[in-house]
Formats: sequence, C-alpha cells, structure tokens
Amino acid sequence: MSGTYTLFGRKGCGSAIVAAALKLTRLPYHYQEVDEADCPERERLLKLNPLGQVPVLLLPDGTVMTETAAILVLLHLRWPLAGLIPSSDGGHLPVFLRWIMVINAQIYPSFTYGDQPQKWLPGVENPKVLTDTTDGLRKKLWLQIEAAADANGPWFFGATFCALDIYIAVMHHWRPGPVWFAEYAPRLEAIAKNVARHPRLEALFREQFG
Ligand SMILES: N[C@@H](CCC(=O)N[C@@H](CS)C(=O)NCC(=O)O)C(=O)O
Repeated sequence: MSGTYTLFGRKGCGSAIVAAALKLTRLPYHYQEVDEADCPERERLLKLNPLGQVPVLLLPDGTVMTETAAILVLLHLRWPLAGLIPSSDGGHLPVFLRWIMVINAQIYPSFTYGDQPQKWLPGVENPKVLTDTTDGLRKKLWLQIEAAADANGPWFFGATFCALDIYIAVMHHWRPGPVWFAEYAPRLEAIAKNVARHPRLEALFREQFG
C-alpha cells in the first residue's frame, strides 16, 4: 500500500519500537513528537487515542492504530522482508508469539500502573507500593525471557533477527534499567547493544537514548 504513515511518539518511549520497525521496512513515514504537556500535538493525539498513549500510527488511508504489537504485525504483513516476525516454517514462531504477548500484556502494563500509582490508587496513603510490586513482577518476567534467549546471540533467536530484539533494545532502557540488565540479564543486555549498533537503527537509538 502506498502513501506516508505518521507515527506519533515521545522520545525514549515505545514509539521507538515502532520507529525502528518502520526503519527496517521501506515504508515512508513522518514522525510527530508529542509532549506530555498540553500542546496542539497532544490535542491531536487525544483525538486519535483518547488514552493519550503513544505510539499511535496513522495509516496512509486514515486508519488509526494503537498497540505496539498490533502495529508490528501490520508492518510485518506489509513488508515481510524486514523479518519482524519469524517465519512459520521453523520453530521460532510459537516462542516469538509467547514472549511478544508477555511483553505486551504483562511487562508494558506494569509501567502503565507502576509509573503513576496515585492515578490507580487514589486516596491511598502509600500508592508507591504499586510501583514496587509491578517493578518486582517485571524483573521476574525479564528473567524468564533472559533464560529463553539464545546464549550466544547476537539476537534472541541466535542468528535470526526479529521484533523481539527491538522490544528488548528499547525496554532495557526502562526500569529496572541497563545496570540491572547487565548484571541479571546479560543476554538481553547484549541483544540491546547489538540492536543499537545495527546500521539501519544506530542513528535512531542515538537520538532516542543517547
Ligand atoms: N498498550 C500500549 C501501551 C502504550 C503505552 O503505555 N505508552 C506509554 C509510553 S511508552 C504512554 O503513552 N504512557 C502514558 C500513559 O499511559 O498515560 C502499547 O502496546 O502500545
């Protein structure tokens, strides 16, 4: 499908995952940075996604997409050569589907609730307990993903690159952060470094996390 995509995002956020995926495809896109503070871009974002979350991808035909994993599936279907999702021929696909869902359904929401605990526990004396418990859950999940990753790299599936590597590279910058990953999840830390050195992604990662 021809036409330009518009990605609404915020520096260092999950929009970097979609931006990386777009860079690996040949799909043309325009990036719109959206501040958390009130501004015309935020007004526009809220019209597209009332939750105010990024990423939002506006397709050339005007369709609005939210949900990082759903966006990646679409990009894969439109540009399979980028290899975002493993082929169904080998054994990687079921493993990919499992961990991508764990990241989206368990790890990503742990930030939604843990980042702004007072929003979800109004009137509670110590809402930060929600941050602590969700941070704990997230570490447990990353350790499972670490154990499932190929021990020799360079990617989660050894020689085969896929979108899981992009998720790991972006999210390892988030709590518990790179120092924790280096100590407790060295395979994931190595994947993150390799993605950030990828010739097509290097500039993006420098701009987002440098
Ligand atoms: N389920 C969404 C989660 C998106 C999300 O939580 N994005 C964060 C930035 S990385 C955000 O916009 N948070 C602000 C909020 O939740 O109010 C997805 O998979 O894309």
